[in-house]
Amino acid sequence: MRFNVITLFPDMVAEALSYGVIGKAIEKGVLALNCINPRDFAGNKHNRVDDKPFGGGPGMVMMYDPLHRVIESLKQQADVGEVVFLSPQGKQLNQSLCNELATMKCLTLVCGRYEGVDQRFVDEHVDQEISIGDYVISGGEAAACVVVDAIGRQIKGVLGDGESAMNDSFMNGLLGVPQYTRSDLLGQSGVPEVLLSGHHQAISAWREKQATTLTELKRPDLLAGTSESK
Ligand code: 4HQ
Repeated sequence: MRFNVITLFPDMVAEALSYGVIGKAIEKGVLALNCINPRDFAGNKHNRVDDKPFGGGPGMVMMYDPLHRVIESLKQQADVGEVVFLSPQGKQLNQSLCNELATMKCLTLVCGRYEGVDQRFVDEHVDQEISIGDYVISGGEAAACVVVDAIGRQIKGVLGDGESAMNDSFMNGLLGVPQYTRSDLLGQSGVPEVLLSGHHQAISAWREKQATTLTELKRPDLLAGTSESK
């Protein structure tokens, strides 16, 4: 799967996504990450990409022209796919949206800075707006990284055998279960006995029960079926 990320800080996005399973997948070419800086498409003397908002008010707005040229250039050389604008006004990201988006061949993520981007760019080029949650961050980059990570890890070949995405929290609509491993300081004290029993059926049953109990306790909204994450 290919991700285009349109950002004034391409190094920030590339760096953040260069670690762990996502970083490995990009290295291997299982995922493609293409960060494009609208400043390279400014087309004006001082490479300006922002300007004062019409109507006045504080801050700056990302200009239409550089962003428009990035999309046009993507259309010519590579895939554009679905164009996603990261914004608190968008549909809130959840596992089912991630799974849906993971079926696409290509996604183009647009990261805003300042007060936002010229609405005419959004109207003309954006297919959907996605939010990572109801809070304000300073730029769309952190949100784009969340989106690439959460979608990317659903792609075949990104996770190893030992880390199937199907076993993850949320894939069954429930929270993950407590995990325990070796400790020189604690020994085996405090570890639920069943996990040391070697009885795989009993362990599975314990984990299923834990997942349900914990979800009831901590995130009853997930079970109620009223959750946004369903
Ligand atoms: N933004 N989920 C970028 C967000 C946000 C969010 C506010 C988007 C600032 C410049 N993006 N602008 N929440 O808070 O995606």
